[in-house]
Amino acid sequence: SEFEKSTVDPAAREMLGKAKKIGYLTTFERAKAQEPRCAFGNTGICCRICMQGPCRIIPKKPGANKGICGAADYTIVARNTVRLIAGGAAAHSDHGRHIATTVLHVAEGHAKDYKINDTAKLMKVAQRIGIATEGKPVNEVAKEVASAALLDFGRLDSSPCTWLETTLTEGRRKKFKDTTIMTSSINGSIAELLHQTHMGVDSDPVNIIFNGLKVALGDLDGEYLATDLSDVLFGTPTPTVSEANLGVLDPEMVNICVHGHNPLLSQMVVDVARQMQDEAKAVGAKGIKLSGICCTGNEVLMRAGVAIATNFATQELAIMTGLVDAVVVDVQCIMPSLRSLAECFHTKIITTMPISKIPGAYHYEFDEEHAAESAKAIIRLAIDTYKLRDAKKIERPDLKNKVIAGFSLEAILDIFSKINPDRPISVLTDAIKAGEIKGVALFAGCNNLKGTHNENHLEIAKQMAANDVFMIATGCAGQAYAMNGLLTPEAVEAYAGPGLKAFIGRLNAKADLTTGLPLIFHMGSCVDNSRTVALLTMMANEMGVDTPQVPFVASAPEPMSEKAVAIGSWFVAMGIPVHIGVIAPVTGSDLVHGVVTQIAKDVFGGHFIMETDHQKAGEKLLAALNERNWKLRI
Ligand code: BF8
Ligand code: SF4
Repeated sequence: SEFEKSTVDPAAREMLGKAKKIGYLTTFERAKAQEPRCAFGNTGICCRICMQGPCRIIPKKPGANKGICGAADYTIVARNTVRLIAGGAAAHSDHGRHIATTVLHVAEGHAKDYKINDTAKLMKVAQRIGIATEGKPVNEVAKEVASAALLDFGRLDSSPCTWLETTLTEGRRKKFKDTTIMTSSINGSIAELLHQTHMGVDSDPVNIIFNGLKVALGDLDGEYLATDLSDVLFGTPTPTVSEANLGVLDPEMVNICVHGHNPLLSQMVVDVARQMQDEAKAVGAKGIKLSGICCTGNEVLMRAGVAIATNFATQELAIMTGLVDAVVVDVQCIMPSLRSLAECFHTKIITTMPISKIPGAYHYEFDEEHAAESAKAIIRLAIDTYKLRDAKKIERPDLKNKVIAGFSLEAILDIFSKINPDRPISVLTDAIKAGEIKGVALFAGCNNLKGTHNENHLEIAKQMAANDVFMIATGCAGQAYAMNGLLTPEAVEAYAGPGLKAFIGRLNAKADLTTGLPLIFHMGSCVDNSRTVALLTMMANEMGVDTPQVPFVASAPEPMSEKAVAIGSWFVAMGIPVHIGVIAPVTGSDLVHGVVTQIAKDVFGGHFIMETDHQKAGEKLLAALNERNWKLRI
């Protein structure tokens, strides 16, 4: 079709056709309009850190081979790169801080619409971080845990962040202390990095990159506590059946899409909507249909089985159906274009967070003390808007796929424990040792308009499946698989090699799930990469090695955001080969490029693999797994 270079998704292609018909330039068209890209920016050698700039490095031109201040290409590339990590860490951890603050308020008797939902998880986290629980009321434990989490943001002495210190392998703890990247304070490390990369401070690229990794570990800390405390507030996910792709939008229902990242509001919308079905019926709808976009969608899929409408690149196309009455957004990955597009339809865009507004959108500020009221007001606006729907503008792709998701680490271990109750994780590591499966591949991250939407996600995963790799996913990668039917038992039949089929088959026989297990285990949102690293750590401990020896690879097939840079960087520090499906803006410095793709491996055991071609990317990931298996066997 005309749009096959834009997306592999049939529903998205159909909607792109509609966009063309009505003359709306989607993100796919805007991406084309940005070509050709500026070679300086593309390779990372444009510096705008002070107002003398932009300085652009032209290697062969005397005087222009350095910035005005004398900064070399390697300094400029290193500074630009770590500032991406800082942006990502700020976003993830701010989300975590918001959740931690809410847990604290609940424990203190405020924020009455929330409660401590998963006491078992709270106690487990408390014990892990060294808080005594015996004989203490739940609220007291919650208060201490939340306070410990908040301390990780602003600790003034140099002792390590609690979540890092208590979750890493011993080997990683030592490595991070030896390389002085063990973070003491998430916010402090971000501020320090912004200082370090201010004009005229650090020009040593290696020193800059090491401190960038310190901030990346701060990102991990923030993600980890965000996941833990979200589970405490809303429950730890268990396997759930749902559906995904634009066909989930229901012509007969009030359609509300939740979009963004933070479950504080989206989970409340889910809970409150259940009680407001009658109000929707009163305006002639059959009820309220919720669906998710981006990671807040993953949060409510994991915990409440809410359907996935679509993922990052195609967010505009949900509105294009003419069926979405309201898009409720919180923070991150929300295209500002949604608002102007909504103008062509009846859709209302509702922003909810003080730091995330869109000119012209409705702003219903989320108020933690009156969270249910906030959610109710938003849903009422959506119900009112339903009445304005224009039948002539409705066109919905008739495509949705079944989804089996909800695989928190606890849920996965629960399945493993049906086979080996004493050492659940050994079910996975023994299968690797026996050669039944080659290892674990994590698929994470975004869509990137530089490539074909969802193509790398799907093709690399199919290649891994055929080669007997056990797969887990988070973020928009998980949604790509959801949208295209890979989170199903049918996909196991269609794509898994004999070893992987046997492995999942054995789990299935014991798992006690009526639905059967999927080809890829969706572990949640991007902050839930903490769940994936917890799995890695558990595997390392079971195998008696450190994380760099574990046959585990990570891939962001289509990375876009600063958060993806932060996650990729801490996975490298964790000793993991990390594939990224775009060429990062580091190629303007051979030195920095060499550090991130090669030298990092000597220091941490992990490195970046930059490969845009999905076939070659899959081969490189398999080679990395084979190398680790080979080393384990000698
Ligand atoms: O935090 S994968 S496009 S939605 S940044 Fe954004 Fe990327 Fe999607 Fe999730 Ni993660
Ligand atoms: Fe140019 Fe140096 Fe300023 Fe960067 S910091 S913009 S290289 S003068």
